[in-house]
Formats: sequence, structure tokens, C-alpha cells
Amino acid sequence: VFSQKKPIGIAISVVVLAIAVAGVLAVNVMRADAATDVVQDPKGDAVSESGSAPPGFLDVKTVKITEKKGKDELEFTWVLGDKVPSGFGSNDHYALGGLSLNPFPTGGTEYLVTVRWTEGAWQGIVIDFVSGSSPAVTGLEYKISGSTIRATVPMNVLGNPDELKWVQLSREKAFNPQNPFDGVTDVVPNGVTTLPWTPSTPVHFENLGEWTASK
Ligand SMILES: [Ca+2]
Ligand SMILES: [Ca+2]
Repeated sequence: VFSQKKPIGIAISVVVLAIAVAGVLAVNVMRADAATDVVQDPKGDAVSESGSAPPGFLDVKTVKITEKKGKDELEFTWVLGDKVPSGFGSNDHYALGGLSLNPFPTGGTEYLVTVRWTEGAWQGIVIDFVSGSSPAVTGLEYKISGSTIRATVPMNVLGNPDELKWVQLSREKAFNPQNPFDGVTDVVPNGVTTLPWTPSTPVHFENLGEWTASK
């Protein structure tokens, strides 16, 4: 079970993902400076494991990353295809905002920023896989308003980055280390990979989203 209490499992899972896609190189250095990164995603491109369309809140329309309060915070905004319910069942798991920051083909991801329903409650957290010997979990400020989720994270929690590369994965079930895309209903940007995902499906790291700090 993917939970805050078992971050090691997440780290291992990310390594599994990295191994699965090793050999795909990310080369993307020529970008204009921008303090805001916005990627629009189609409504209706989400896929449930059942093969049918998932609920609209599992279908992302917009992902936005922008600097706030000078350069002290990053604000993450997700606009979803439908209003988010107030809650779900105690055994349900839904990751609505689920951003992997700096996922590298050769070695895991640096941070996971997620707003999710798990173990019968909403939870907004950052998991830091790089700063210590074991992953560190930090709560984040977040707000769900209709079909929009906003979360803010202090820059220092993310290592005061000059740039971040990212992929958004919405999930309808808990993380599965054996198949990191199991239960993923929507991917943003769409060029990163296709769904439903299998271990033979390529992951294109050159198509990750990219946020760059203002000068
Ligand atoms: Ca979508
Ligand atoms: Ca998509």
C-alpha cells in the first residue's frame, strides 16, 4: 500500500520506473526563461483500468507551476475535468495532483508533490528523495475549490531549484512498485508516454514539462 508511512517503497518504485525506461535520454537545454510553466491537456484523454472513461476529476485539463511571494514559494495548480467530491471511501485511493519533479532515466525522481485521497482522508505532501538517507515527507498547503487544486511549497523544500522537469500522473489506485503506471488515468504532458501503459511502452523524458526560475 502506497502511504506516507512507507516512503521507502516509493523510492524503490521510482528506481524500478527509472530502470524500466533506462536508455531514454533527456536532452532539453535550450529554453527561454520563464517563471511560470503552463501545460494544457485535453479533456477526455483519460483512461481507466476498466477501459472506460474515469471520473472527470481524474482527467487533468491544466497543470501550472509558478513562482509566488517573490521567489520564496512555488504554486502548483491543477485544473481537472470535473468537480472534486468532498471525499471517498476508506479503501479508495485517488491521486489528483501527482507531480514527479526531476524524474531521471538513470536514477529515480527528486521530489513528489501530491494531493491525494488515501486512508480515508485528503493529504497534501512533498516527498523528498534526495536530501537525506531516506525519503522525507513534508506537508504542503493546499486547497481544493471545485475542479481546481492549488498547493504551495516553499522553494527550500525543493532545494531552491533553478529549474524543474516534471510529469503529472493522476491515479485511481495506490502506487504499484511492479508497474509504476498501474492505475494511472492521465499523463501530462501527453508526449511523455501513452496509456494504458505496459513495461514495453516507451517513456519520453525529452517531453517532460519544464519550469525555469526567473532571473
Ligand atoms: Ca486530460
Ligand atoms: Ca493527458
